[in-house]
Amino acid sequence: SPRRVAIVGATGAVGREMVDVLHRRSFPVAELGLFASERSAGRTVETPFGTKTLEAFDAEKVKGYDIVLLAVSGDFAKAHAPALTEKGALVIDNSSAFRYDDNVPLIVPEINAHAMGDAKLIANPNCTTAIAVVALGPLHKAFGLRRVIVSTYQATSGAGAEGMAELEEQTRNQLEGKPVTNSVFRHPIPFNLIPQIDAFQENGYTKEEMKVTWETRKILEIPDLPVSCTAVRIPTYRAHSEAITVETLSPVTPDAARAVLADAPGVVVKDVPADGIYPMPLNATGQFDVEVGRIRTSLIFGDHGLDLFVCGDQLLKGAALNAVQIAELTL
Ligand code: 11C
Repeated sequence: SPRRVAIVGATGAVGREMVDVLHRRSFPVAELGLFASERSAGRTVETPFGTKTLEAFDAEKVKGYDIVLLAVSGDFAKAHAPALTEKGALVIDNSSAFRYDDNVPLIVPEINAHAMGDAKLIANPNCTTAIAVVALGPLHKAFGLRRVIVSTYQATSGAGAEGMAELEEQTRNQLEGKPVTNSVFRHPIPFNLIPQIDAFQENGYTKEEMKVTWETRKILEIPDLPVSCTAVRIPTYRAHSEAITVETLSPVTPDAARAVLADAPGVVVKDVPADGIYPMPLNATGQFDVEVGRIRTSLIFGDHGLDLFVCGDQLLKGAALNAVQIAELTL
């Protein structure tokens, strides 16, 4: 039956994408409530569901919906998410606030839908992780994962609409010979890359890098899987790319891996290197599927290892699409 859906944080890059994804996936929406800050309340927005008026967040009101999609900060989610489930709403939180809580399922529907149980609060994973695991999950099932190394090339959309705006404005400034400044990113992003996403941890890795380790283990249900990540911000708009090296438990060939991935939901194999066919962020942009290619035998792990390259839309599989797919599990 059609569901009443609330989006909290509806004016951000992810929130706006959630509205579009509900429509693109023909999610049965009985009523759509768009909640934002006091500042935006009262403003109207055009959506595929008609003209909507943004409402100021009101916990009592939001509780009355069937499904609540949270595209808000971790602090906001921590303060409000548990209470929003009180009347039975399914709350899907895009922040990292609850991802490492043993009682909160962390779900990528193609991989671990079974872990949903009857939980009312569900965590939506980090974008880099969600994009990686749609490829890693099927490879793990077929060949067993022993170790994983990830190097990322992350789009500015990971820092929200402001990140994308900073890329655009500062690139224009650079080309026009004007001063290039930065406020979203720690350094200028045009014609640069920044090997830091989020704060450094005691072990020298960043929080973003550790999220890839912690969340991959939880979603794949391999608590001790060694996963090492280097996360880098690059001057693209909205699709994340990742070079991934896996060591497997069973022998694996690129052909066998391609066959497994060709059958995997949420994945499209783009792997004809001689014709210039491989994953690229511009092609992955706007697309639901994660592109996987450059699949080859690892020169380090030999017949027990692969190198591959993946690209996925950070705002879609990395955020809004995955959240809506979680909601679809309840239909
Ligand atoms: C980025 N991956 O690209 C981050 C954004 O864990 O939900 C998403 C942070 C998260 O900046």
